[in-house]
This record gives sequence, C-alpha cells and structure tokens, in this order.
Amino acid sequence: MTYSAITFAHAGGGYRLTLNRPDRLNAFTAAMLGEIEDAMRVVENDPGARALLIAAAGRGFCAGQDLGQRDVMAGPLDLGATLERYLNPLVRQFASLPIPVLCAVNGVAAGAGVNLALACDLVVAKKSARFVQAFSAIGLVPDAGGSWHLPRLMGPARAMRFSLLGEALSAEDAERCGLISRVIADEDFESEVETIFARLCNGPTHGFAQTKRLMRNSWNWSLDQALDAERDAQRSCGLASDYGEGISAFKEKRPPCFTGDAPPG
Ligand code: LHQ
Repeated sequence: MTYSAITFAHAGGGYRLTLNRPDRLNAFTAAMLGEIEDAMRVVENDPGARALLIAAAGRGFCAGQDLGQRDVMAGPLDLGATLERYLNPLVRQFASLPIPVLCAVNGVAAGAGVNLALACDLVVAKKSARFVQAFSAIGLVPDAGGSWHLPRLMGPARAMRFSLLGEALSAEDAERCGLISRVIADEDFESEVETIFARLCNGPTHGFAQTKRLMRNSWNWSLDQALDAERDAQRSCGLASDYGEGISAFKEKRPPCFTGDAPPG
C-alpha cells in the first residue's frame, strides 16, 4: 500500500509510524485510519519487531477526528462504526503487541488524538505540547480508550474535570498528574526521542514483552495473581539469553548487547 497521510518505516529493528497531515494538525480521516490499519498489520505480523514509535509531522500531534469530513447536515452519522472499524482495534493492538509502543507527542493533541497517545506504553511530550479532551465541546464522550485510561492514569476527579470541561492540560501538568511518562524540553525533543527509541529497539525484547504484560494486566489482577504472574515471567526471562548477557556485561563493566530473544523451547 502507498501511504500519503502517514509515513511508515522499518529501521534499527523497530517501526516508525508518523502521522502526516500537518496542515490539519494530523486529524484523522478514513483514508489515514486505513493507512494506519495497514501499517499496523505489518508490525503485528513481524515477529522480529522490537519497538514501535508513533510520531507526528508539523506543529501538532493529532487533533482527533477530522471535523471537516463530518458533514452533519447530510444526515445522521454512525460514529460508533468509525470507532469499531478503526480506533478500537488500534487501541487493542497497542495493548496487546508484545513490544513497547513509544508515543512522541510533539505538539497539541486533542480528542481521539490524546487518547490514542495514552493507549501507548510510553508517552513523551514536548514541553510546549498540550492535551485537550475536546469531545465535550462537540457533544461527544471520550473515546479511543479515554474513558478507561484517563481515570486510571490521572485519577477519577481529574479525569472528570478534563473530560467535562475540556480544559487544556500542559505537558508539564500532564506529567505531574501521571498522564504521561515524561516531558522533554522542546530543543532536545527529537534527539531524546531517538535515544529512547534506540534503547527500546536494542533492549531485552522478551523481558519488555513480559514487563508490558504484567503492567497492563495488573489493573485487573489481585496481588496474588500478580505475584504468580511475576514468578512465571521471571522464570521465563531467567532462561532467555539476555539475562546471561546482562550479567556478563555487568561483570565486564560494558554495555549489554541484547538479542531480545525468547528462551528456547
Ligand atoms: C482541524 C481540526 C480537526 C479538521 C484543527 N479537524 N481540522 C473519533 C473517531 C470517530 C468518531 C467520532 O469522533 C472521534 C473522536 C474525536 O476525535 S472528536 C474530537 C475532534 N477534535 C476536535 O474537536 C478538536 C478541534 N480542534 C481544536 O480544538 C483546536 O484546533 C486544537 C485545540 C486541536 C488546536 O488549536 P490551535 O493550536 O489553536 O490550532 P487551530 O485551531 O488554529 O487549528 C489549526 C488548523 O487545523 C485550523 O485550520 P486553518 O485552515 O484555520 O489553519 C483548524 O481548522 C485545523 N484543525 N483541528 N479536528
């Protein structure tokens, strides 16, 4: 498939998917969502993939659904169908992919654009970025997993405030209240994103997969279930070559060279 609303590349063991409609602040169109769906199929079907970076071109990250495409005068629209077809599967893929998904929020994120970012595993943002739950301004509800992630990440009181009132949240406040992983100074943003992405691509991929599974499932598990799952995951990681490599590298005072492989068998 030829892409025009995104760019998609494989490099250094990882994939980069960049939203690329900068003149519309990378707002989602059906065509763009179709391209994302196609690219995600490639990532999902590559057992050698080690990380995924979601980034965006221009001054904004993503303004949510393209409102220019919504001709409300033409008759009733089935917004649920768009979610069912594109955004819900994407949010599920981010959660289930056995590799870290890094989101680089380079500027304003609104509506489904914010909530798609929050569905990623690591979310870093430019200091000048801002986050807007824009739904209430047009009579909608937080979608793309927002109603699930927001209260868990920032707490129910803040989630209600930002969802009902649609106030913009600065990147620094978003980090402070636990919504995102880290704020990065504007001038260091691109290079720091590359550093983090390279680290993920060269990391202990099997261990990352286990870590992601434990963290994501912890929201639904009891302490007993989590302890059992940690035991099983640690057993598996301990049998993988990256554990031996990590120990050797520590003793030899050098950086580890991880393959990311799962244990044999
Ligand atoms: C836009 C948009 C936009 C088109 C800015 N569309 N052009 C998901 C899927 C399925 C079904 C239902 O819906 C959903 C959920 C959603 O995502 S609903 C939420 C949809 N998004 C919004 O309501 C956000 C609307 N945009 C804004 O509130 C502001 O533009 C933000 C806060 C994003 C940015 O504000 P500024 O930095 O002040 O930029 P701006 O407003 O000047 O926008 C720049 C340009 O981008 C401008 O075009 P122009 O031709 O005047 O330069 C905007 O019209 C355009 N743009 N968002 N969603």
